[in-house]
Amino acid sequence: MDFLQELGIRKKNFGAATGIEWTETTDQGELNIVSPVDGRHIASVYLASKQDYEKVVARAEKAFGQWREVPAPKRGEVVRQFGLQLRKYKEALGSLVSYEMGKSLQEGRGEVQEMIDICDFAVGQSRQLYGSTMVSEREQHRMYDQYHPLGVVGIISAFNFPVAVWSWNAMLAAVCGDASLWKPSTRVPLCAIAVQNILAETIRRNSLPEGLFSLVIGRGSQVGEMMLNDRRLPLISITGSTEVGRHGARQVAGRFGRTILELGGNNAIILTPDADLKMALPAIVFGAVGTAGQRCTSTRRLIIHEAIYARVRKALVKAYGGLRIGNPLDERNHVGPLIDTGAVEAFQQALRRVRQEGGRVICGGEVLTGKGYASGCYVRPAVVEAENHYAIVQEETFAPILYLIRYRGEVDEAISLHNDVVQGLSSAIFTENLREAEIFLSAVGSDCGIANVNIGTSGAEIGGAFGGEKETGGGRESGSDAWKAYMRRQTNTINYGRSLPLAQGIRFDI
Ligand code: UN1
Repeated sequence: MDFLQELGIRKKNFGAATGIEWTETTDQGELNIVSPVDGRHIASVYLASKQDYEKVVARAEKAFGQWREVPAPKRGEVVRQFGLQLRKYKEALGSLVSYEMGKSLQEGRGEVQEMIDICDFAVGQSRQLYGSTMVSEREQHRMYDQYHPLGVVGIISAFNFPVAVWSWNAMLAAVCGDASLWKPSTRVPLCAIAVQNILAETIRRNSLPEGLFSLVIGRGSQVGEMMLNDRRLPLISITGSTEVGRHGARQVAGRFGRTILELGGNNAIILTPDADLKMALPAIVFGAVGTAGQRCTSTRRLIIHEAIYARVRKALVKAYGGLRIGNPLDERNHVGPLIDTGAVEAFQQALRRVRQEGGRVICGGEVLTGKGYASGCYVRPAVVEAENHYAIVQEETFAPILYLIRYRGEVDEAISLHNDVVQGLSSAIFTENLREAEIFLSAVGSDCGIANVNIGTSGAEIGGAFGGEKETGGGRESGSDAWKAYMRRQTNTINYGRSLPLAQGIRFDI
């Protein structure tokens, strides 16, 4: 495990940092991090205290005060250097992501690549924090809007993307002139510590203020709650379950703070009779079993036209039969473990429930035991025949379960099944038929934040805005104009004349 050393992970680690400096609290309890890969203890982390949190936020506020005055392209230069550092540590960090979280090494590397990509994107963005120029209705007036830095951004991230989601937020926040404070999932804190260590080199080289990029590892019920209720954090970005987001959104709204919510998905692929099945098959299988079904973009439902249903079902059973499940650091394996045994229990529970509701598990569903599976976190991905209205199908189970759902008529029938869930993150259609594809993308088509044609539901590029509608929370992160959420907008009107005409033609003579 050379990568642990390379990334500065010790046997025992502290739980809060303001950049280069770490707090040294040891009396708040300790997280023992066990790898889902082999059940071995990797390292431990001391939880941060309330005082640590206070210290970190105070520093972050101070750092923001300085950073907001640094010209944005210079802020971009710092992000550029961090992107270079990430390239250097890609292999090590990708391996740690894989070992601590359990996703395949390919996907671990892919996650670090997402970080590198967002750095590059943010560097470009740093010269493009554009506002608009409007025409004034009054003579000798000029009107425009501009974007100013917002403050200290709180980032609450989930276990399934232990590093990339932080970077989408933190790198945009940085070029926008904000400081950021990260609370990672307590299931994968070592990845966050590694990122902090990589950052430290860039911070040192550029003599950046402590507090610009901070980390606090603590329980949601403590640190998470403090962040939600802290007026010094004008924006909280939350990635997690709908329940976590619902609570967080309420708390933050109560103090008129802003949130970016990136919550559950119940993503589907529609297969019409005109689908190119050769292309669809790998997209479906990768979408359903990649990251062991623990992406918020994972493919959970497959809505198949009855004319091709039997063929698709057969091809899937065959493809699932060939899946290699095992140590994700071994590149020959397709599927690694679930995050912990609780997730395995949720997987089994969902399969029990779908059976009770009348569904049929047609392959997979077993918990694997024996050599190489000692952690108890490995399962065989399941394919299940079900109906869209089943209560369990309506829920997001964070595990590799793919529900096959049949439709009979035109594409509209498939779309209405597709949209008939409470979540709205990612969606896809496979068809060679232009009309079907365009209907799917039209105003009466998919109701999701992401809608793809002849591409699966997961694996979005960072250049697009990432997020979804309905109970997915409505937030957008990453590319396109998502940066605007990290800034405050100001409309400016300037009168360069010698009189004071009022808007709307109002006369007020004194
Ligand atoms: C997530 O699961 O929280 O689109 C993020 C994807 C990845 C990001 C997923 N680029 O699957």
